[in-house]
Amino acid sequence: FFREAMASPAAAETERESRRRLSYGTAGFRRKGSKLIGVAFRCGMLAAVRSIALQGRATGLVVTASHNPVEDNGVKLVDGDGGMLHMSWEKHAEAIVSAQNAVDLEQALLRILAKEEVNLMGGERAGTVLLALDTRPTGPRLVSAAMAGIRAAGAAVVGSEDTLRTTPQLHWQVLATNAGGPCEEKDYYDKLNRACSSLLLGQDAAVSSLVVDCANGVGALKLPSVLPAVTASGTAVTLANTGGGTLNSLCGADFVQKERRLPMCVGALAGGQLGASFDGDADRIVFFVGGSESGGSDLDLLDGDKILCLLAGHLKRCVEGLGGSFGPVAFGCIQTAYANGSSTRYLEQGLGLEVVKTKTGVKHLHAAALAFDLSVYFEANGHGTMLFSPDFLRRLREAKGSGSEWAGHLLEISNVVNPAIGDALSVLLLVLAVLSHEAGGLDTWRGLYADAPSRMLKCVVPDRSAIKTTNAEQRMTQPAALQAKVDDLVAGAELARAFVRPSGTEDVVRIYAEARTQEQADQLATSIEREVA
Ligand code: NG1
Ligand code: ZN
Repeated sequence: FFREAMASPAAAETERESRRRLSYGTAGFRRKGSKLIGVAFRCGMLAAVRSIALQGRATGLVVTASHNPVEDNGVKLVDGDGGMLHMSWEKHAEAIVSAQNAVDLEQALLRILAKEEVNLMGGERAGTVLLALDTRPTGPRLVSAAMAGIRAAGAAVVGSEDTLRTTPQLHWQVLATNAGGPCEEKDYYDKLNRACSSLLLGQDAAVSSLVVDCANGVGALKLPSVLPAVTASGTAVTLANTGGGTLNSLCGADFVQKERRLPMCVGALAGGQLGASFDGDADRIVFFVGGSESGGSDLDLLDGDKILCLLAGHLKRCVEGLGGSFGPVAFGCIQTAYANGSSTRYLEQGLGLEVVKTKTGVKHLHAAALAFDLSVYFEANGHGTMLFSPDFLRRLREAKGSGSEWAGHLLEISNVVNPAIGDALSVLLLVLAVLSHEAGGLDTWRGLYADAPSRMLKCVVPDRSAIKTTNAEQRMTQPAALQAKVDDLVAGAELARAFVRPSGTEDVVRIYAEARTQEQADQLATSIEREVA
């Protein structure tokens, strides 16, 4: 099959693309969209091989660069469980994408096939790969190339250059396909709408009006399909940045979270009004209230940490509601080192919950979340979801059968959740539903805790891989002298915390500092920057 595949135009393109070594990174391969044709073709092959290795369970391939600028694009693989590509296959992806020529590529593929004990030459090689793309102009060509790669490896393709989906929709579809249940886009909406209606109707809407900034991305096309229950519950919904402007430019979750400013085309929000921003592929969401059109810094940001605290508080009350006869429930919250210290304190001391810290990147948070019966994970930037273990769901169904309303309520929540990955549409619905069930609604949520003043800086260094970290990236093991300096600087500031780690998506080192005042946090971050540079 390989020689045949190499004759395809997409494969020829591979030879022309620059040969800079690409790393799979936190979320797949990313670069200028025009330089990814060969990467898409090769990733198509690998997604097919992965599916064949999984005895024909479907895998997925998404063409998106999330919150990055419109000229960028990316290719990300979805594993058979609907989650991110298994970490042990990331190096296979890097090996085939970095092959210098057709001979190298053939060798790299043969090594993967041998290592994973996949036989493409035998008669039985069924595999399926689901495809999706976001709204970037370079997407359709990349999908065509991926389709050629998938077919070359002998797997079936589900999807085409027109299969616009949010990233989490594709993750869900892979999961649902392999579970053998309803798995079409329509089924995704049906499930969300049904569960959301029963959670929202009969409650007082906590939000009178909601403005959703869709980042000029794919979320704008999909959000209307899940709004009927929301509008029926009395929340008026307006969509902004629905595609007329440039993707992720002056809008979207990343912009709002980093700049703490209103996205373009959204006015200041007052009493009862809530704003939400998706990122370009709608796997992240942040909320906001207040703000001013002049771009002042009075925006009240409700980021991933605040979302986690809202959802965790509600789940805690639900678990208490189940009562002692239900038996113990292992309930955990998962954060990264970037979680604001006040949110961690609120979860641990305010709610008395267990908090686990992991490395940056949802694949790490998701893996840690699987250890619990019930868990919620969020990155500060708004990427997260909650997970119900199969056994906990079974116990809930039993308890509901015996008349437990709390169990019924938790099961409804579980139906709004995307169990594969963080999902802006699902989290939007969850937050509205939880707000309508929690006394005090929006105001209480805003007041759960005050963010500790923090500063994040990034710094370019000759070789960021020289930095090695431990303890969920909160300490450097190398260079040891740099960690000693950071320790000294932290000791010199009040209520301070700081860490340095190499980014997994950009060629930079990130510095994060918290302290009692904004001035001290800024100073601490800048002093560390001087040591790093
Ligand atoms: P890196 O570049 O490794 O810090 C960034 C985000 C992550 C995650 C990934 C994937 C921060 C500090 N880091 O990772 O949270 O979302 O991108 O998109 O926001
Ligand atoms: Zn995204």
